[in-house]
Amino acid sequence: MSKEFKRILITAALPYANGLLHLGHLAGAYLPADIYVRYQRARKRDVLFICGSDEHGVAITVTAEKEKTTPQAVVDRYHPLHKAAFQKFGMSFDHYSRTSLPIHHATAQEFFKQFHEQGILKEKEEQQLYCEKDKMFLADRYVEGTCPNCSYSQARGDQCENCGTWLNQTELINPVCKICGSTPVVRNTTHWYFPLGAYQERLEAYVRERSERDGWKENVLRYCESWFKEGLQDRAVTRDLSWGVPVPVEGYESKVIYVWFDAVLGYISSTKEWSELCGEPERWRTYWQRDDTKYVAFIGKDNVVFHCIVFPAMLMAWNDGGKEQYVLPENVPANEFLNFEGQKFSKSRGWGIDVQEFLKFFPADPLRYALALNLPESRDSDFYLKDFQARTNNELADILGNFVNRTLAFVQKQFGNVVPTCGALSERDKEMLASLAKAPESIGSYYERYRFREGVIETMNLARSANKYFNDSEPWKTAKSNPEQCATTLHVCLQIVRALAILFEPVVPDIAQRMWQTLNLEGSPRDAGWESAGKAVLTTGRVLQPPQILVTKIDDAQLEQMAQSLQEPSPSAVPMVPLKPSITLDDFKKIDLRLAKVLGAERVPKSEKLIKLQIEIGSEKRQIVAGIAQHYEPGDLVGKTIVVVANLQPAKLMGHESQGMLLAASNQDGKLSLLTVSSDLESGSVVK
Ligand code: B3M
Ligand code: ZN
Repeated sequence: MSKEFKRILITAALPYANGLLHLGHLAGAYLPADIYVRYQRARKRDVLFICGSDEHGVAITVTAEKEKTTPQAVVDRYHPLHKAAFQKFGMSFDHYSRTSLPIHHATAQEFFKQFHEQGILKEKEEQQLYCEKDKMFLADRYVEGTCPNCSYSQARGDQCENCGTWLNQTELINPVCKICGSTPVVRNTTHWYFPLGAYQERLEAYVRERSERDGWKENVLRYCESWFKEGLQDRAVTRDLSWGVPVPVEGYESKVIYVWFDAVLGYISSTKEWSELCGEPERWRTYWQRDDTKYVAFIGKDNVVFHCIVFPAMLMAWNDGGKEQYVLPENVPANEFLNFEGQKFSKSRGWGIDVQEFLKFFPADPLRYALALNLPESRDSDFYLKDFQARTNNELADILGNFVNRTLAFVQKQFGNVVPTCGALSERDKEMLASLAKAPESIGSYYERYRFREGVIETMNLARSANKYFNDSEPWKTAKSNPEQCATTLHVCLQIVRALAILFEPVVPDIAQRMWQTLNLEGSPRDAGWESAGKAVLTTGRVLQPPQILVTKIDDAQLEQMAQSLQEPSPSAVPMVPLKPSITLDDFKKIDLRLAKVLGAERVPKSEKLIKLQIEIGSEKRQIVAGIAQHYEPGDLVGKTIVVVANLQPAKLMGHESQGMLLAASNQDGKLSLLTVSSDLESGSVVK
């Protein structure tokens, strides 16, 4: 049975600061969390919404290696991008922090130290995969192999992305080093282990109790059951890496805490930072350390084990120590995955749209609405651009937008833009007002049960029945035949516009706010309170604002444009080498770029990479040496017109003089393409 709570703490998974957020992320954890939070705020509950960037772990260091930069530079680049993307999408976090901050390191170390002192952590020597070429232990994502559970071929050292299984890296079949591609060997190393198995019974009871009390989702329970069935194992919670939270135990300074062991504590440290910024440094305890707090953790399915098993076990272990008692998640509503146009989102294949890119083309609200109706709540779902267009045009614009617009336009024309008087109610009016009165409860009860898709469908259904009410009431006829009835119809319609603003606010906050303003109401729909949507409290005689366009339809050309930008993965969709510091025009003008014609080409003997080219720049003949032998056959180059830096000081490459440098583009995967010019401009022409 449900418990009486005084406040709600809501967290959404901390995204890794190592790549751009895509629509799949939004549908997994963030949009549902934001709808829930906005709804709870409208119910006037004491709500705190916490998130931040996860800045540790091999996800970050691998990216740094790929981009030939430091982990710090990676997180410094992506953290602000995440923050901006979330803001543009309308996420209403109370605080968005990051785990590289000292406050987080201190929090994670405090937990680790406490566990160490309580004698919970065990030091063990165990076998780990070691790459002899790179001379390092291959922690987590540094190694890939086939999943022993589902046979997915790209399972990582700590987890299979496909089936969610949390792995010990030595279980991987055919492991491969992600850095050099060679097969690692098995070596012994010492780590600290958290005895997860010792908590199994309590964890099972915890999951059972909470799921009975708050109705956990089927998919989440299934994952938990399968882990319990397998039996929980001791897990290493330290790593041989230099990026992360240093292990606060003497003699272990060269190791760091396993990223998941620190990341979940990021929720706590982010709340601490929030409370410091509020000027009430102890306030975070109200949310984390009072048992009348309801804590709800929104995540994607691949994070279930960490939030339903690892994090609760850590909090139990802490609470056993007898210090301040933390609340455990009351619910962990995890979504499955969202696919894009029938395929998995994939950063490496450049498939999917990043949030910022999408929001360059379209506003956030239509995206929020279309995603909400496609949430992968119980199984993987698909996002199609055509569907996005249809939802926007046929539902947001033609149902919601149309109802609001026809109501306001009519009131402007017939009633001087003033809320008309409500006369005697007909059966139809009464019916309409009755379904209005029921709406906040019925929509809210879906949200309370984390069934966001159905809640949103129900909300749009109210707009649908409002349109029908307008049609059936035929106010354009009663304007002449029965003015009192006409006024009543429009009075009721305006009450519905107000209600829809409140009820739609969690999903499409910007549209809702504009509806609110058109009614000339103060503040935001949320201030009015969720329940008030069921009441006809808009006063007769209130002067309205002129109607405005609420939802702009999306035409095929716009969609096409967007689809095209997808096909040529935009530079921002693919991780790219960081940009260099900016230069002045004068700096640039120092470089003399010219067209050159290739007269001859041959491989440099004993070199795998170099080709020696004879080129012509106007009347001048030169020799240049370029590292393109792995990409071009010498014979293919002859006759091409290329671009060279003509005023570069000559250099010797493997004993061959190079009098200039040709221009070529290359990507992260090492693919290369020469810059060639297809026009018949003569060699020596200036490139600028
Ligand atoms: N950063 C994994 C992810 O982005 C991880 C979540 C942490 S939640 C504490 O999917
Ligand atoms: Zn698997």
